[in-house]
Amino acid sequence: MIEKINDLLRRVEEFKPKASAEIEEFRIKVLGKKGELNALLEEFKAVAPEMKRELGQKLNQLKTRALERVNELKQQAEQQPENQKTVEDMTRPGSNDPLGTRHPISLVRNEIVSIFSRLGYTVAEGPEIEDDWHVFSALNFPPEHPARDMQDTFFIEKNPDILLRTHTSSIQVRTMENQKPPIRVICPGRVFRNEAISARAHCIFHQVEGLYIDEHVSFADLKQSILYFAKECFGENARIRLRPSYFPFTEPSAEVDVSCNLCGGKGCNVCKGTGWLEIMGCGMVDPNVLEASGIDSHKYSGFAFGMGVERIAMLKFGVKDLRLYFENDIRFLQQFESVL
Ligand code: 2NL
Repeated sequence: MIEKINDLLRRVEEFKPKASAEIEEFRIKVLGKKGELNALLEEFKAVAPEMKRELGQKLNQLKTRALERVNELKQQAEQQPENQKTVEDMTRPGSNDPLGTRHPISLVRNEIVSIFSRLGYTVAEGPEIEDDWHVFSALNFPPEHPARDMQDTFFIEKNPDILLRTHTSSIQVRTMENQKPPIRVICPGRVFRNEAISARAHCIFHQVEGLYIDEHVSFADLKQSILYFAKECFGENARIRLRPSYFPFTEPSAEVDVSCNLCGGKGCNVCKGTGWLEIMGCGMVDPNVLEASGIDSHKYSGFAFGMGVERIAMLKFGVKDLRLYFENDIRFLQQFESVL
């Protein structure tokens, strides 16, 4: 019996729980009603009287030590940080669900629209599924113009008169058909082109176009409006330059560059050493376009401009791969609301 007592005492001393739940298990096994200690006490009843004194003392020591040891271990376990129970503050406000952020393209589109609304423009929208007239014919595209090519435009197979708009100019055509000058509209929207997807091109992208028609609208008005836009969008120090260009729907036409806001015009890798970044196309509305929509080109003149929202966003945010705007990876999307 003495060996059994010593063996249990040794196991009590050497017991090292791996998890706090093991301590309670151990306590029940040793000190519980049907535990080892009670089994020994049961055995003790039958020992010879001359042995009772020594064994009785030993058993008492074992019991005290086992209780001590269990309490020690329980205390140690409670001090482990993972076992510390914090008292919940029942008056604490609930945790907020994280709010979503606006898409960078929406942010830039909203900013462009907001700048022109300060110049008196109102927003116009129109259908994404269009007809040939509003996308091409009314805009002075000749019947054989390459933009009508299958390779550039998504046509509806059963009816090639129906197509996905390739630019938002169709909205302005509809506005000219339905309103009398003066007209001042800003037209944001999604456009579609039959292009292979790459870092620099996508088959779906976003444009904002503007149109201003009244009596005596001049190229000087166009230049000042765009200069105002550039300063609002890229900062007070922004300058612009116009390069002659060609569009079927404007004459004369120009490409607009803004001074590089990264190097201040000195030349860097973003502006490829030129100090200038292309931001939009513009021009005086071709008289054929005015007449096609029922506006008297002898009485009225106007200017129009168009820009790609992804392109402006690229320049503002330094995002070089267009595909990021369409993948909707939350780690990408979360970075912008606070920037603008
Ligand atoms: C570009 C160039 C441009 C227009 C769009 C327009 C619309 C009507 C009449 C005349 Cl209804 N013009 N829009 C004019 C010049 C340029 O866009 O590079 N866009 C991304």
